[in-house]
Formats: sequence, C-alpha cells, structure tokens
Amino acid sequence: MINKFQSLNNPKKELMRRWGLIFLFSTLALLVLFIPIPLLDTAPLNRHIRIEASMFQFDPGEVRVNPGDRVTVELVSTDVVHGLSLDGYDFELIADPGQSKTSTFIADKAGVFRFRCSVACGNLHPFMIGKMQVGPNLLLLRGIGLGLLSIAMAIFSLQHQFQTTVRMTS
Ligand SMILES: [Cu+2]
Repeated sequence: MINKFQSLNNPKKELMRRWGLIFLFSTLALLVLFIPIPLLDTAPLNRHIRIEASMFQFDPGEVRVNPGDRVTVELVSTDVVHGLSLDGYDFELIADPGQSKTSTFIADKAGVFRFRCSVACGNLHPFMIGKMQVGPNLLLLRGIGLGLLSIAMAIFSLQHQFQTTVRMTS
C-alpha cells in the first residue's frame, strides 16, 4: 500500500528529499544556536545605577549595561547593613543602614553576572541575588531565531504535504 503523502512515481527520490530537508533545517538550527553574534558597537557610556538593598532583595534586581560602559553603582541600604558583590568582576560595596555607598567599574566583560549580598543580613540572605547583563540578550535573540525557524519549517512541510496530496489526487 502506498502512503498517502508518498510520491507515486519515485519514493526513493522523495525520501532523499525529505532527509535533505531535515539536514538543511538542522544545520540552520545549529547556526542560529551557535553562530557568534557580533556585539553591537555602541559608544561607551557613563552610567549611574542606583540599587536599593533591603531584606532580602535588590531593587532593581536586574540591570543591563553595554560592554565598555563606565558603571557607577550606588548601593543604598534601607534597613540593615547590606553588601553587593558582583561575580566575575572584582567589585564590592557595603552600605550601612540608611546610608549609601558608591563605586565605579568598567564593564569590560560581556555576559550575564550575578550580584549578591555580601553581608549576612538574615535567614534569607543567601537568596539575595541580582543579575547584571553586559551586552545584548543573546539567549533571547537565539530563542527568537529558533522560533522563527520552526515556524518556517512547519509552513514549509505543510505546504509540501499539501502539494504532494494535490499531485496524488489530481
Ligand atoms: Cu545579605
């Protein structure tokens, strides 16, 4: 019995075509996932970021800067003593209750870095964590790329099935 979607005259060729398509789309998917995306060339800025620390969170908890930016962080503590130490950078601030402390660093490493409270401030202290992103959100861009690719693949394969069916029935 012949599969409804199989080409009547040359099933072998049809199979080759299918594998070819699967290969093509897998290659494209790998490209989308792993191709290096050049960082957007933006002129470095002086940034002032004010982060409020309270038990047990940072506000804002997520910060984004561009590579090369001169980032001045002002840590304000609203209750007890809190610290802010940034993973991947040699950067730390400690602010006394009701006070603020300011320091500057150059964001010369791209990526996502966590910052955490460096002073034991209570039982949920280990969960007092924020995120600093240096550069564009590559994960998001790649996710969108992959999404678009699967939509294209779905449309393509539906269209192909449709054409084969039409060819069979006419
Ligand atoms: Cu703490």
